[in-house]
Amino acid sequence: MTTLNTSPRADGFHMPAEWAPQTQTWMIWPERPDNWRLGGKPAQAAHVAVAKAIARFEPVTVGVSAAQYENACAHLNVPNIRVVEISSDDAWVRDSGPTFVINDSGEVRGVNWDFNAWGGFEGGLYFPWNRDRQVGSKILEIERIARYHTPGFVLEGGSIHVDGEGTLITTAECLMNRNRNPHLSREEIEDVLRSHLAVDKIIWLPDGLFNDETDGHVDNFCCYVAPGEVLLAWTDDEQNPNYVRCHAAMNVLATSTDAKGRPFVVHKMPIPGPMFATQQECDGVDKVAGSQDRNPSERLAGSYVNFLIVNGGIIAPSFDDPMDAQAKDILQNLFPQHEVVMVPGRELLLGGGNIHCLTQQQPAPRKA
Ligand code: KQY
Repeated sequence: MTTLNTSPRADGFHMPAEWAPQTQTWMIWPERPDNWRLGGKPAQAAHVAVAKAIARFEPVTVGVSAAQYENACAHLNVPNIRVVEISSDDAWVRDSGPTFVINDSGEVRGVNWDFNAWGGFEGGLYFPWNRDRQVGSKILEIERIARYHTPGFVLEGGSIHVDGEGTLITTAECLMNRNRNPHLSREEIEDVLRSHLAVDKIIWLPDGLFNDETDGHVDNFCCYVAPGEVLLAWTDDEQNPNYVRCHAAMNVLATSTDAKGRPFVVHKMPIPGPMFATQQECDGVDKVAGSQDRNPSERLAGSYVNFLIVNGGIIAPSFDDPMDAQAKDILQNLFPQHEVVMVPGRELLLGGGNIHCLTQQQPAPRKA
């Protein structure tokens, strides 16, 4: 398919909000044994539960390696789930996949960002990452969707959230990290976001959640729930390492307006835990030089904010935590038109992320 030399904004395309109608959700089968314990088997079961939860609301396509194709097909052999062979380095399609953009005629295109496994040789999570780098264009080829490419500009989908009305939220911890685009200033990074997502205003939260191995992806910390309204991971406990981060983000949001001049309504979402991997869980992960070490003393960056919006549904992680029921109530109140479905998220968290990081929604072609 065509790679376009223009920009989405110049061509009249913008990134829609996650609640816009969707054609399907993309996922990628988890299997690398130096990230997922026990050869990925517990994570695969958790992944199947997420795929099946989404498939109640809309089609799901799961990309899988040739080696795992037959196994994935056997586990995902249910209506509304399609399995296609896509080689990858890991399962985080939010970050390796394309960002879809749409125009007023309802045409959908894709932005294929550069990818360096969350930091390349300066704190990245594995090497090599060349197959992940190809995931975006493979998805767009399968869907016959034209693409924009940003060679040399690294960005992961989990590091941005938009309202579809001109405002983008991100964290400086990630986008300004010298392991992503050290050759660019903040203004130059903003320029790429403006031209490729057609946003007019960028809200920079200082940091994401403590110990998030993505360098503070916003999708684990703060997300849009409606235009002008965000949900922010929150703690009032001064001993919690997230206390300063949450309050700094609140300060930015409370003193900012969005692209339409609206002040932000900020809803608070309690942070579960503290959660840690057990020694047994860590022992189940293969030890490979250059891959993320797993250690029971490291606090896990668990967050209920890491949920996915699908057509009529909210797919959110639960953690077998006392906060689970409250988190579900908060989401249900914020999304009264959606059914909130919680899926166990601990196995996904042990791999370094959660449901939003493991999914990529594809907006539906539609007239504005
Ligand atoms: O949270 C994400 N968006 C990705 C997490 C990657 C973790 C790799 N171990």
